Amino acid sequence: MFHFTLGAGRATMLSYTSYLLTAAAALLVTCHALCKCPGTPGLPAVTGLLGRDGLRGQPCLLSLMDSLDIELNNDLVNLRHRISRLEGVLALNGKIREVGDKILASNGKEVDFESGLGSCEEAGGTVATPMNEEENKAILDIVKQYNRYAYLGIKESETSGQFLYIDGTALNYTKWHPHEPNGKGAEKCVEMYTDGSWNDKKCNLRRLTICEF
Ligand code: MMA
Ligand code: CA
Repeated sequence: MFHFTLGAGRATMLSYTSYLLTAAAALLVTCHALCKCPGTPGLPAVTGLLGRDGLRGQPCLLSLMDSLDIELNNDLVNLRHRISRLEGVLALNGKIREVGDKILASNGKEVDFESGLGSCEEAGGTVATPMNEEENKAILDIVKQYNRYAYLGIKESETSGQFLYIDGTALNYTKWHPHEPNGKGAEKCVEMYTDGSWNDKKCNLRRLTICEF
């Protein structure tokens, strides 16, 4: 069963089944009196089963599926609008950066790599992992905001000198500081400096936690 949480001012929880039952009951009551609704793509917002024939202005009957479609589409549009406003608030307050499809955020805490990764995963994300120049800049923004070096979601593999994303896949973008990486297996994590360049570094130091979602 699907549950939808709707916005303030509306019934808060509707189950899909009670939705169907209500709609079916309305259909039975009104069915005989109404004309058949012509297919009208791009129909404006309509609640319930009653639509209006665009040409003749006559009331008409929407199919049950069309009516549910319109309701769900309205909910989707409203949710998108609300989410984008919330994103605006968070960005305005310097709480998040948005880059492509990624959302970046820090809790402002400096901890070792594993603890930082744990916090990010607990929140449903992972450690910020720059995969191109634009993402590197967005992470750098947060590094500068806190003026603290941050661990990145990159680690050295068993093969010394080979750095991979946390999921084990190969890097497709790097921003090593000149002469880095130089740890030769003794520095398995990667930190971002306040100029955006990278240094391989031991994993047990306290570095700013930046997560991506
Ligand atoms: C430190 C340490 C290394 C880094 C060098 C750069 C001395 O070691 O941060 O990871 O490569 O500095 O000089
Ligand atoms: Ca190094």
